[in-house]
Amino acid sequence: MNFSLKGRTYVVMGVANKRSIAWGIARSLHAAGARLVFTYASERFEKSVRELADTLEDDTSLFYECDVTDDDAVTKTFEDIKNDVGTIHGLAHCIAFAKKEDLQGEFVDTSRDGYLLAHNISAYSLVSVARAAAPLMTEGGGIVTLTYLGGERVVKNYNVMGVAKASLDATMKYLANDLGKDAIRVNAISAGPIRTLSAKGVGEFSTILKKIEADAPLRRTVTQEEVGDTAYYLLSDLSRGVTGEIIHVDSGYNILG
Ligand code: NDP
Ligand code: N5H
Repeated sequence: MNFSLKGRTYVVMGVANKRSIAWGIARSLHAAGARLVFTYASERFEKSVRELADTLEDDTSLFYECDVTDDDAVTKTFEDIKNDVGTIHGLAHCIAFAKKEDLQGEFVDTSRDGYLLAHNISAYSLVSVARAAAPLMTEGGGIVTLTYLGGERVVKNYNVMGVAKASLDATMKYLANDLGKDAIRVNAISAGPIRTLSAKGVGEFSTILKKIEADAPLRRTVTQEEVGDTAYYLLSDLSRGVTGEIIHVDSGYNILG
């Protein structure tokens, strides 16, 4: 069995900057020989994604704008990718968003608007992206999404995002069941806290990191690289018998009572 990704193409959605988990995934896939296709929400991040890809050795990456709240944009993005590269072998969905005011205080105060926005971008987007990407995976493939422990348990301040992650986790499993007959596997990585742009401005983030360092079985936080290598495992044939699974890359924190 050959676990190189040479000759394979993977779409990576959600690189904002060098701290993004998506960038950790991109580097792991690239190191294994994959060709990369990047999508970003708006022009605002195009330059930084292109500059990052430029740092990859022998870079042959392609770039597309794709706001996942727009069904036509999602459809067009994957039509364009099909025209430009043909077959793809997998996809990393590293996208989430909630209003700042919904990530503090009490969950009971979440507005209908805020609830729908968080679910639209953070959970439904996996459905629309999987539907558009699946026809390009003519040789089978893998889809990986990023989730967090706050979807399984109540975690202070995670609030509406926890409920959206619970939806994302179930969405991942239903998609795994639908797409399995086409040899497409769908899995999630539950990452421990990592300082990224999304995590910026989050109250008490340093305290959360310190708690992981003190209590997690490995007594340290995890890195983008560690999540990236697990995504490589899930997107390669190494994990060929695995689908509908949530793998925790969190120093073992989730096993604690
Ligand atoms: P980043 O801020 O680096 O990435 C978040 C990405 O979401 C951005 O690239 C942003 O795109 C994208 N995004 C937001 N709205 C849209 C939209 N409408 N259309 C397309 N893309 C959109 O943060 P992370 O790397 O931390 O987040 C990646 C994933 O990892 C998220 O699902 C997050 O919930 C999850 N996660 C993060 C953890 C952490 O501690 N950091 C822990 C566990 C899970 P753009 O930049 O183009 O606006
Ligand atoms: C328990 C916690 C800490 C509290 C909750 C944090 C939730 C973060 C997730 C969402 C995705 C953050 C978010 O939407 C921020 C936006 O309101 C503002 N930021 C932006 O608009 C930036 C510029 C863009 C790039 O961000 C996005 N997302 O588009 C959870 C933490 C311990 C772990 C964590 C941080 C989890 C997670 O899901 O990211």
